[in-house]
Amino acid sequence: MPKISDPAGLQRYVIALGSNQRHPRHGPPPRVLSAALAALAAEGLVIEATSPIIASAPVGPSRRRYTNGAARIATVLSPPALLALLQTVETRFGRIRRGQRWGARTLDLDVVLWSGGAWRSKRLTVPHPLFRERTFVLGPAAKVAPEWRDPATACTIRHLHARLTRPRPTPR
Ligand code: A4P
Ligand code: MG
Repeated sequence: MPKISDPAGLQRYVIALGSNQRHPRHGPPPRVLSAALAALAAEGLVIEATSPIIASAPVGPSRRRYTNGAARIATVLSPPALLALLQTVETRFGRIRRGQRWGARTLDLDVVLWSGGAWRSKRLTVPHPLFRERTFVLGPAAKVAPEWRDPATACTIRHLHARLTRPRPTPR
């Protein structure tokens, strides 16, 4: 994992992409995610790696299945500047914040990990607070950054994913 003091000021991030609503122009969720990656690249983010897109059962109140993926990106943007850009792109894709947490959405873009380690402010927490418990985040993230370490636990993403998906003995 690169250090924050990269001479070019380059930061790297893993971002998570999710959608469970079709977009009137882009179409169904898998196409929304592809179009979102193209939009992020057009905004100047360097997309270094993308995961396969997966279908996942909804966690939370929404009943529709999700499409999820992850990307590893490089940029000079700081974590809050990246969040602002991600939210601008979400809004451009018709995301309406109705106040319902975890409601259905055309596009959700979250900052999962940052090469600089941890970030905590009123509007942004990195690593994403729930990523360690979510296979729909860890699975794709393990495809783009398997050796990155979670600054809180020092575990690699590959390890966190394996631990979460390991079969557990059924209770008698
Ligand atoms: N925020 C703080 N930290 C971050 C971060 N690391 N990345 C703040 C992005 N945002 C962060 O997010 C609410 C606020 O969190 C933002 O304004 C930002 O300042 P939001 O995207 O507006 O709302 P949300 O997405 O509904 O809330 P939240 O808590 O981010 O939900 P998640 O974690 O995104 O979960 N089931 C499946 N199978 N697949 C999914 O993708 N997604 C969710 C939403 C629920 N169930 C799901 C999926
Ligand atoms: Mg979100």
